[in-house]
Formats: sequence, structure tokens, C-alpha cells
Amino acid sequence: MTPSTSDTICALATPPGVAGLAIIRVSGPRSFAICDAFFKGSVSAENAHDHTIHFGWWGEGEERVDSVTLMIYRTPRSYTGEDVVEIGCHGGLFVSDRIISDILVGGARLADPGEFTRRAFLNRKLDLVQVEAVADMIHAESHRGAQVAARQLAGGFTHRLTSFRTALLEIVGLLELELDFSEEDVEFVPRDSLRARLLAVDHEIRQTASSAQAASVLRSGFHIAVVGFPNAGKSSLFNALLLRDRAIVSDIPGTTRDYIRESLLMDGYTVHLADTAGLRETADTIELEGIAITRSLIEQADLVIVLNDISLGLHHSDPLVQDVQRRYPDTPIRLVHNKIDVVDTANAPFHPVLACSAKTGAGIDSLRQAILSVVRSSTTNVTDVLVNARQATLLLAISDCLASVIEGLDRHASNDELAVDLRTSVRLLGEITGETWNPDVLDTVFSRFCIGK
Ligand SMILES: Nc1nc2c(ncn2[C@@H]2O[C@H](COP(=O)(O)OP(=O)(O)OP(=O)(O)O)[C@@H](O)[C@H]2O)c(=O)[nH]1
Ligand SMILES: [Mg+2]
Repeated sequence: MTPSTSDTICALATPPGVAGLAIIRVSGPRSFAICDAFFKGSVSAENAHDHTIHFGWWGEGEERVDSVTLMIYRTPRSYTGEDVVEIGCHGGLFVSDRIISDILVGGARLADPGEFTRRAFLNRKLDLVQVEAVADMIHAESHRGAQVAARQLAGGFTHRLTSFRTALLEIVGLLELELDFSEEDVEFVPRDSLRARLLAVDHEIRQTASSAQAASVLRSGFHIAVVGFPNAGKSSLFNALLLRDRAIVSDIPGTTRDYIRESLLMDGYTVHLADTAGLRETADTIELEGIAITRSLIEQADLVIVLNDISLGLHHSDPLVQDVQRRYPDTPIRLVHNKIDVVDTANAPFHPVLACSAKTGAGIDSLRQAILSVVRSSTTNVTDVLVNARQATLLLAISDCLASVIEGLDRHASNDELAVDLRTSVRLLGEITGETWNPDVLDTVFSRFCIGK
């Protein structure tokens, strides 16, 4: 869907409901005229200066619906790039509804979700990675996530992509220049220097793509699955970490049948904790394969805690650890011993393994710290960019193109052939920033937005 930018749109920009203030946003060529039909202040919206605020009354004729402020933004110096009015009125259920219906009667229409930002994109106020940063900021599940999104909105990612683009265009330029002089068989840049430059760009591109997983932690939280044999104390640990009795605990093995997921905030990070059904050992294999839900939880987890009932021995859960390690080699695993209150811990060789008692609370604080340090270290390389799946896919496609250019250089391919792949990489970079875009991509990006943004 490509919205017409010739009509005027309007929506409540603040959450509906009881609140001190509400803000209604109007954008489009008729914004000022429509507001002037209802606004009575010392100056009309049409005549107000750019970037000024005006107090007055809203209502039809002599009627007074509410005292309001009008914030005036004239094209192109506004969020959408169009003429924009932001109306500040009192919160609550009725006033903003009434003002919006007046504006609709005046000839505007209700904005679609994300339509203000879509217009900002179409008017080149924001590029696509900045648009994605806006969505990330609104939905951020961590303080750090919101901070990084803000840096991306400020242009951090755009700047990095521009530097990749400049580097690649420079190389294309040199190759094409050589083509112009092909009769004379000159080489403007030695091939090994070109190769080195391409490798350097490719390295940075891969590194950027590889931060997508960490970015997803900042965007949507860190997932931990607590697994273990029945009765290990998983539900007890789950409750101890949550600081409340959420999961049922009993001495009957197999108490937890499904899984339970709860979220907690740790040092500004959202951590999603899942308590799972105990994994039984059948014959000599672990029933992991059979317990599909636990399996998919492990698959999605950023950290798996294998909880061992130490009263059954220090190595009781080792087969489970090995099994998880073998099936999910990329997922970090921590073995944690539970029920240390029932064993003699005086000379137990715990270090560097973690040990606690979900029952007495001993060791829970250290476990919390250990978890937090995994969460922190999983996101350390994310500074100014929250790479998402769309961007990571495109970055990896660019890297494939560059690999093919390097391979071409090695077999002395023609400049023409090399330039084709390089141009493709530049085009793919443009898809990341939205310089070249198709409506489907835009629809997907904007599907995360709410009305009024
Ligand atoms: N002494 C002691 N008992 C514990 C501790 N943690 C849990 N238990 C007991 O161990 C039993 C099983 O605890 P749960 O938390 O239900 O264990 P679970 O791993 O969730 O068990 P399933 O859901 O059946 O797989 C209960 O009787 C708990 O009270 C602990 O640290 N010390
Ligand atoms: Mg349980």
C-alpha cells in the first residue's frame, strides 16, 4: 500500500484513557485550515509562525470543548515533512475523541498505524533504518535497547552504511576507470590492495550482521530456560528468582507438565525465564527428543540452566548437559547445583560451577549475578545499531557478493564482471536504508507501529 500523501491525516499520539494530557497529531496540507475551523486563539494556525505554541479554545461557534495548545510545524520542518499541528488537550476518554471527530468532519481521515512515520520516510525525513529504530524505541524491553535505538535514530547506523557504500563505490569507480583505459592496460590499484580493501569492508559488514542476536536481546529480552531431571527443583528455583510463588512445587516428580514463562527486570534488562517439564531418562537415552516444548524452549534460549539435584550426586545431570551441548552447540549452558542445604558443602568441589539452595535461598544472589553477567556480555558489542533480521539478511547477502568479487579478483576476472557484483552490493546496501524499497518491505516494517506514530 502506498498512501497518498495529499490527504490530511489525524490520530491520537498518546495512549487512550485517563491521563493528564493527550496529544492529537494532524499532518497534511489542510492541517492548519482544519484546525482553524475549531480553534480560537490570539492567532490562527494558518498565520502562526513555524515552531510556535499557541493557547486557545477548541469548539464549534461559541461552544468550548477544551482549552488547548496548538504546536505549529510547517513543511518541511516537521516529523512527517508536511504541515503538522500537534494539539495538546486534557486527557480522559471524551475530550480527545471529540476533537478528533471534529477534525475528521473538517476533512481529515484517521491515520493508519505508522502512517506519520511512513510519510516521514517517503518525504526523506528518516531512512528505513531510522524508521526501524523508531519502532525499536517504542517497543524496547530494556533501557540499553532504547539507548541504542536512539543512537540508531540519530543516524549511527546510517553513517556506518554510508561508509560501506562509499568504500565500495570507490572500488567500483577505480575498476570502471581502468576499463576506460583498457587499451593501455593500466592498473590504477594493485589487485592485492583492492583485495585487502574488500576484505576489510566485508569483515565490518559481517561483524555488523553478527550483532543481530545481541540486538534481539536488547529489543525483546533475554530468554533463559531452566531444564533438568524431574524433582531437581526447577520450579523452586524459578520461584526463588522471581521472588514469588508462581510455579507449583511438590515432591512428586513430573509436577510441571507444560512450561511457565515469566519476565523479570534485571539491571535494566528484561529477562524471560521459562520453567520446564522435567526431562526423564528412558532406557539409556534422555527423553529430550520427545519433549517437544522443552526442546523448542532450549532452541530459543539465550542461556540454558541445567539444574542438578546435588543430593543425587555431583555428576547426576552430566548426561543431560552433554546432550543439550551436543544438540544445541551454539547455546550457552550453565550447570547449577541445587539443594546444597542437604549435602555437606564444606569440602565440595563446586568452583567454578554454581551452587544454590532454592529452598533456603543460599547462593541465589550469586546465581543472579552470574546470569546478569551472561546477559551483559551477550550485548557488549552492540553500541549504536540494533541490527534486525531484515538488515542481517541483506548484510549477509552483501557479504556473499563481496566474496564473489574477491574470488573473481583471484582468478583475474574482467573489471566488468567484478563491477557487476560490486554494484549489486551497493544496491543491497540501498535496500537496507530504504533508498530502493518495495511496498511489501515497507508494509512489514510498518506493521510494528501503532496508530498515532
Ligand atoms: N532440600 C531442598 N529441597 C528442595 C530444594 N529445591 C527444591 N526442593 C524440593 O524438591 C522437590 C521438587 O521441587 P520442584 O521445584 O517441584 O522440582 P521440579 O524440578 O520443578 O520438579 P518437576 O516439575 O516435577 O520436574 C520439592 O519437594 C521441593 O521442595 C532445595 O534447594 N533444597
Ligand atoms: Mg516443576
